[in-house]
Amino acid sequence: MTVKQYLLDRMSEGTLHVALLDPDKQPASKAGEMARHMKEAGTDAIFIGGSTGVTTQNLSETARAIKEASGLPAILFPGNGEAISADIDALLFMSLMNSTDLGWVNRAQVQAAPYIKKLGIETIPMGYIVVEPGMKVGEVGKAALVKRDDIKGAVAYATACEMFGMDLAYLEAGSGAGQPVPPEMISAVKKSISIPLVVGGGIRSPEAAEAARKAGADIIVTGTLIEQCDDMSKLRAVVKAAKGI
Ligand code: 1GP
Repeated sequence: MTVKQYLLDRMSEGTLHVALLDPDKQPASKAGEMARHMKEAGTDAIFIGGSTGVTTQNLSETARAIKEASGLPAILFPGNGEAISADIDALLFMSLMNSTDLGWVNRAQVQAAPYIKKLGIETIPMGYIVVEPGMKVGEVGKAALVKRDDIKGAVAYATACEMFGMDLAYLEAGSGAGQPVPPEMISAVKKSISIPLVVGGGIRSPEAAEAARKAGADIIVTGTLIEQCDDMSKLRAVVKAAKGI
């Protein structure tokens, strides 16, 4: 089964939780252990990504460790087109829709495409929309940030993702954001598109995860929380709130 089908099957039963692990932040064995704990908490898949320091080597080692320790799909959430490995299960082939720099919109993707094809990696096309505050990814990706109250703008971007034939649209407030994407924005976008909606950035509490789920997120991504918190009961509470279980 493809990773896309795995995600769709699970989404038909409710919102998914995805844990984001940065391969530059810990040794691969530790990432494997974290993935195993997250699997036990109910997490559905692992995104591997980071803004800096991702190499083919740490990506490969981390993907292998995650798969071995947890059995969860290891999906590359690329920060650039440079680190790619055949050890990942799938790759989010994404365009930063509101970047002002063509490099992030499609040039890096064009450069990487022949190599990805050669490796035979599953690609999941995704439109990535960065909302205020945007944090590091907004800055590095030179995003013309969608303002927190610009619901029409967010809807327009997500609708374009659907019309481009992308499989997923991702509303991103930025890793470590003080406030996640507003629930009103999630709900308006969800009502306007028929492709699954991914939401992430600044979700660190069961309340925030629940608000994103109730607003209509199909996949909720948390990164910072997992890096910073080793209290399994708190992690479990966030995963449960994200999934509504
Ligand atoms: C980043 O949306 C993700 O792409 C995760 O954000 O680190 O704030 O959970 P956090």
